Amino acid sequence: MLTFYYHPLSPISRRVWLALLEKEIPFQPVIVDLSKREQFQTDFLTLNPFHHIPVIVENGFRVIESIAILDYLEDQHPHIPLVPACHRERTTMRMIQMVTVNELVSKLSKVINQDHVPLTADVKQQLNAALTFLNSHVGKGGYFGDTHLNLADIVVGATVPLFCRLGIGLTDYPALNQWNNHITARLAWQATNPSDVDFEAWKQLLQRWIRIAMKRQKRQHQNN
Ligand SMILES: N[C@@H](CCC(=O)N[C@@H](CS)C(=O)NCC(=O)O)C(=O)O
Repeated sequence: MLTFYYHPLSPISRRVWLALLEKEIPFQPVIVDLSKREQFQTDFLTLNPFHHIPVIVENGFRVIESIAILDYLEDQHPHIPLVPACHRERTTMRMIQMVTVNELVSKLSKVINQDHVPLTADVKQQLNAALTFLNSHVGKGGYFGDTHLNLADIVVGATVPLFCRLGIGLTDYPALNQWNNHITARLAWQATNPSDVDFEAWKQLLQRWIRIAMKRQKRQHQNN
């Protein structure tokens, strides 16, 4: 049985969680509580020396890095496919995954902290560029994979609904808005959606960590 190390409030773990549910792969869940710094325990560091979730282990084979895990799940559990057969569609899928990771997820801490530090015009422009790009890639069939859910839907689907919940509106991106309503109605999304109370606690914890990191950076800057 596959073991899945994750936390239910970790958006990056959610990519893997969604894929496991959509592909109907049975798994043994193991929660790694980041608020208790369990990711730094020796046993976990043996699994992932970079102290990140998600991690999966199957038949003694360990995989870290969510995008690599999604590829592994597809290779080993192809019965419900989430990767298109056509090479152009596969390339587009990977491009959308990487744009989401590099252009959107990279702004997450700023979006989480916007109650304390408003988003700059630069960051707003970068978010707009990423959302405009995603909006233009929603297929006519309603998914990034057009009529079929694919791993781009999974990665964007663990990100865009989170940004919406953090106050980023989608009214300027009608196709993406429609996709968002459609995808979040799926059972896997419903099953992995944090409650309002848990979400608020997670947001406050992250805001605290971001403030600590900013203070540390400022101190280092002053010492140099
Ligand atoms: N590139 C990694 C990033 C994973 C990551 O940053 N996970 C966060 C949770 S969403 C984490 O484990 N943070 C705890 C830490 O870094 O100590 C992936 O895609 O799997």
